[in-house]
Parts: sequence; structure tokens; C-alpha cells
Amino acid sequence: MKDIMTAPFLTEVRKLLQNMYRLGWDERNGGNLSYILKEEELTPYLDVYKVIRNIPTNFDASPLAGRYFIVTGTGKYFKNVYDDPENNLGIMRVSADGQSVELLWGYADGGRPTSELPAHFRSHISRLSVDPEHRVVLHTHCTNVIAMTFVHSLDEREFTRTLWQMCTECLVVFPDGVGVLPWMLCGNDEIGIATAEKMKEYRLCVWGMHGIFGTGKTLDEAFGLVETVEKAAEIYVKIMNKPILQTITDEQLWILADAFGVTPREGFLEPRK
Ligand code: 2HA
Ligand code: ZN
Repeated sequence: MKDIMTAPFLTEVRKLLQNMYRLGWDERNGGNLSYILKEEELTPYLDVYKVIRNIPTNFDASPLAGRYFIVTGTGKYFKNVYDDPENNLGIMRVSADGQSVELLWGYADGGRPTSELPAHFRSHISRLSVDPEHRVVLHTHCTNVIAMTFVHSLDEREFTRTLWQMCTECLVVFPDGVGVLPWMLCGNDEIGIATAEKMKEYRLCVWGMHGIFGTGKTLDEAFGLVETVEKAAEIYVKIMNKPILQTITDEQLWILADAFGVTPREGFLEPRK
């Protein structure tokens, strides 16, 4: 067996979470990640039939049965993942009945998956139903998105339109827009179900006064979506109290959509003239 510390997927996760910590988005134990791994990525490094322990999921994860995941641990700090992945991350397979996960590596100090596992697993189920290539769910407390949820309407069309207007690239990066949930108690099944419902239609879901969920086929895609929304929110927070002299009009957004071959979410832009 090769040393798992040299596995490309593990290096990628460690570097990503370190970067996010440095961006100031993941204070203390804020934020969590789950990433679908392919069996062939794991077998050079792990005996996938050697289960360390079973951890109950407390909901029916059977649509994910047999899938492998790397997941951040509950109570763990993104700050610490790079130097100590074996305590802060876990690699697991969803059991055949979907009632538990089989830990294959990690959570070395007796840890468990993130408290947001219901939101993650339910979001994976939603995204896989619309995109078989989907692999990543990333939750973070990106500062300006949270700030924006205090001062902006949480209507999805309004919220998305403002983000699209803040930088030219936004419409191109997330033409499907962002889903938005009001403040809800986190860590439970209710917010997991509400998030997963949004994820049938969106790759991004803002949690009011809390943070964001981003998804994608790769870590780069999920992170790229989140950082683009965060950048737009930062510009919004910087300009919102200043006199606005010009903005990007809907007509210009249509020109952009045509030029880049993207389809803005139906009804979010005013009809073309
Ligand atoms: O893991 O971010 O939403 C801590 C959180 C909960
Ligand atoms: Zn959170």
C-alpha cells in the first residue's frame, strides 16, 4: 500500500481547507466538506474492506449506499486539517442499508462526521439526481455573504440579480443563480431537507445569517462558485451605502449570456427588449 498522505485527493482537500481558513471564512469549527471518492482513487492507499467502526447516520442514506466519501469531522477546525488530517478528516463508505457509514480511515481520536452530515448527504442525493458527475458539497461561513443576508432581501430572484450586477463574471459563473434559505436552526434534518430541496435546482444555497453551501463536480468548481458569490457580496457590502452612478443593466446581462453561451435562470432577468 502507498502512504495515504501522498494521495492526490487528500493533498487537494488539505490545501483547500487551509486556503479557506486563511480567507477568514472558517473560524473555529465553522464550515465542513464532503467529497465523493472513487474506489480506484482509494485502493492504492487503503484496504477498503477493513472497516474501523460503523457510525450511524440517523437518516436513510441508502441512495448513496456503497459510495466513498472524505468528510470533515464534527467540532474540528479547518485551521488544523493541513497538519493533522488523520484526526480532522474521515474516509468512509455508506453502508449497504444506508443507516450508517463504515469508517475506513481518519477520525483517529474517536471523532465523527460533521454535524451537517444530513445537509451534505441529502444535497449529494439531490445533485446526483440532476448531475451524475457531481462529487462535492462545501459549506463555509464566507464573511460578506453572511453580511449581505442582513441587509438584502432574501428573495432568490432579488438576491441573485444583485450578485449578477456586482461583477461581470457572475452571470457566466452561476447563470443558475443562488437558492436562499431564511435563518433556520443548523445541524438538523429540517435544514438538511430544505437545503437538499434547493439543490435540485441550484448548485449554491445561501443560509441566511449563517453561510453558504456550494456544490460541484470538483473541489475547484465548488470553491470557485463560492468565492465568486463571496466576491460579489463583498462588492455589494462596499457600495450599498454609496450613491450608485451606474450598474450592469439587464440588457447588458443578456449580451453577456449570449457571448458566453449561458442561459440565465428563467424569469430572473427582465425579458429582452
Ligand atoms: O461545522 O459550520 O453549520 C460547523 C458549522 C455548522
Ligand atoms: Zn455553518
